Amino acid sequence: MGGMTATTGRTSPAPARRVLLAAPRGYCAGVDRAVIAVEKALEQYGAPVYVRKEIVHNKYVVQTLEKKGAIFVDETAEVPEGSIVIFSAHGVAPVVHEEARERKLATIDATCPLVTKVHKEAVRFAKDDYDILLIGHEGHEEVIGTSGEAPEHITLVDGPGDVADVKVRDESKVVWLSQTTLSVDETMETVDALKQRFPLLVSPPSDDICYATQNRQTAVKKMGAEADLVIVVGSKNSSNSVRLVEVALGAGARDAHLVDFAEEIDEAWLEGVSTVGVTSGASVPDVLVQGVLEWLDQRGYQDVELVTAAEESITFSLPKELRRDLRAEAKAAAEG
Ligand code: 10D
Ligand code: SF4
Repeated sequence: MGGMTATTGRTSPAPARRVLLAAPRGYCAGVDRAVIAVEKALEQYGAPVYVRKEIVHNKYVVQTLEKKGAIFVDETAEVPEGSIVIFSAHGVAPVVHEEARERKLATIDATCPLVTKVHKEAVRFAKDDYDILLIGHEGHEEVIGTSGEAPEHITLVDGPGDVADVKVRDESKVVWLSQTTLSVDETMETVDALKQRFPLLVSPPSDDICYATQNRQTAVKKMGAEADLVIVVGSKNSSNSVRLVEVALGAGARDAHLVDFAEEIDEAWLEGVSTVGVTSGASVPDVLVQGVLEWLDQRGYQDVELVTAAEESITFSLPKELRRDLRAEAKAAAEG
């Protein structure tokens, strides 16, 4: 690297090495709330506390909560009767609430309020007898949960390739909704294709792709063109994190990779790389990004520049079941 040039033998300066660090990145308000909900539930009720599915799609978060006494299960049927179960931030279908009631489970619903908003839209349009075209990734928990609100009214559209096959009952009563963590640009392509087929297609009352997904994509776009390599910290099953890799490449980054931990970075990726972009998905604690920055620092990438796309200040209050119990305990303690 750097040093001598072959033709003149002159010493040339090593190429500048720098890091562009995206802001915002990492935890969104819905993830922060869901992770704190599990931690508070463990404090309040004691271990074990059951969590249906990964509370958020991040390996490190899940491992850390497991160490504190959380037990992650795939279905409520695996939770012993009478126990406490927390529903993940991605949301659940109404049938899952019913199953939990039947098994006499105490539930804490950590569904992000912005996912709940999409559920409510689905319920409302189904009530008005619309066909709902839900843009999202097949098999993703959020899509399963939202579809479960009105299965007979919802058709999944997994990208522009699905549009030609979509069937509706009445072309004048069709609305599109979406998963919260999609690529903004790809979703617009899908919507454009749907509008070609169904000119009267109604749009959601407000953006379904949430502020956090949008801001993280805007930031990575801003750095993409300048970056030789973009490292996205996030887990493979994290939709919004995977999207950041695609958006980085789409914005002109020469190379982009998703890693859970700094140790997964391949030294070979740095070959000829002067500018490294770093960001992380909405389910990623910043300690993992700090690990990546340290790893890069040890290899000469010490100059870190922030690339800011937006300021975020949104927060959500804890799930209501938990707030109720925390309040009751505080009251009991005050009364002595
Ligand atoms: O896969 P994903 O992007 O939907 O989920 P992740 O847990 O990585 O990030 C938080 C997003 C949620 C809970 C969906 F709104
Ligand atoms: Fe909520 Fe958006 Fe975070 Fe999902 S990514 S948990 S919708 S704020």
